[in-house]
Amino acid sequence: MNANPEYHLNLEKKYGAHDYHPLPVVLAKGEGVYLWDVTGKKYFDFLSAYSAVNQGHCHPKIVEALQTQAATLTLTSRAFHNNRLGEYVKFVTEYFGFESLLPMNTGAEGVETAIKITRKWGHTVKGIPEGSAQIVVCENNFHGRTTTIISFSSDAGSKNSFGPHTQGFIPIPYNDPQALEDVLKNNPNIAGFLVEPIQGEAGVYTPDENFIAKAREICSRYNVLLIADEIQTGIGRTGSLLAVCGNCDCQGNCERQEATYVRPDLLILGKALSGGAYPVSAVLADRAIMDVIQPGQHGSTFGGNPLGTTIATAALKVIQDEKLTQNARRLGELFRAEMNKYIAESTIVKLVRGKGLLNAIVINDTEESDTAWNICLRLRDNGLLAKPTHGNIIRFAPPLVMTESQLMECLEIIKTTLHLFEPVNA
Ligand code: IF1
Repeated sequence: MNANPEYHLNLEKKYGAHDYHPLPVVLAKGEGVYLWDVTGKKYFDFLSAYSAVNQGHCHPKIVEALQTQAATLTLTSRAFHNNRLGEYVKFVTEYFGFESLLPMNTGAEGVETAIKITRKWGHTVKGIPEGSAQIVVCENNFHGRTTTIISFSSDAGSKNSFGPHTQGFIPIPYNDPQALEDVLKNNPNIAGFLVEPIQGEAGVYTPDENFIAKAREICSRYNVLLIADEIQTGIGRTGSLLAVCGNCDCQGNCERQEATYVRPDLLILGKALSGGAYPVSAVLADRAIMDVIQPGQHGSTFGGNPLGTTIATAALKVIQDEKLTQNARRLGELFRAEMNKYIAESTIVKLVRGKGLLNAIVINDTEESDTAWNICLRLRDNGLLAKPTHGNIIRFAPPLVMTESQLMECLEIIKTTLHLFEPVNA
């Protein structure tokens, strides 16, 4: 292995598409909450591959499931049955409390699948005239990169010049139930409302406590499907099994009758569904909705393959066995409490927000500034990897296997680094 970071950066620059602007660090190894770069320098991971490695890097149980299944059977396609899919869909539907699951691979494919199910349900069950079904979405959403999904993005860079765009999406402000009701009230052709329970890319924008519950009530009243994109927020990240669980402490075992649980009609999962070991996504729904899809109408070569389903089963068991949901909740509260102590004395940090271990700090500078980027470079030098979202927001999302003492060590690194950017020191 070449231990010179420049070597790897140059190869990517010369031969790769320039579709990303990564933090300059070249990683070679991961274990639990730690990453190592090609020079051997060790870091705390505070991104978790955008919440895909909630279970920590190279979790031994997930690696073992992967290795064993990889040597047994990896792919059959859905032209034939395989002996892993049946047990997988039983396990995952019981885990999340739905009647059925449609397996896909990436998050964007999960979102596309949910859009197709919603449109077909709208036309064939709700009775919307063919080709007229519309879906309400939120401003500043992030649901993926496909042509249809970017059609309803508010981000110019993601969207512009990639048209013609897909029709049939109506944007409303996030965290605004009244805006949702106003649209639904006046438009009988709405089939669904697609929403992130916390907006990740928007800067871990956390809505009012009852936003999703209100959206649920409004959707039910107007016979509109509530579609929860929990690709980033799901699987323990926000201190509950799903962000729509509110403050439910079920660990995936409850009867889902807690007052705070909001049940979406369609639940989209990805990322940590596989512990980051392999791309696995899924859409869950009850029969009355899922069964609008009949043989030949949707699918994927890799979706539901024996390798992916085996890995995802192991990854979900780790969440339960290690009580990672509860750990995320406890450490999240500690993280925000400690950050708030720092913020009370700080000029450079305006606020901390988030839920569980999905958090962000807002830097006292403009969205166009490079302050957040410069802080992340210093954090890297000091042994902690985080990534800005916008020029003035830094996302903090470590693997959920972190211990309290590791978190305290990380808070020291973060505070020491931020201190360098306070006006008195700058
Ligand atoms: C990138 C953000 C995170 C997602 C939600 C669907 C998808 C994502 C809520 C699509 C993906 C990613 C993709 C990654 C950056 C990242 C991200 F900053 F852009 F917003 F996580 F915060 N729904 N999110 O967050 O899933 O098809 O990628 O598997 O570089 O695009 P995918």
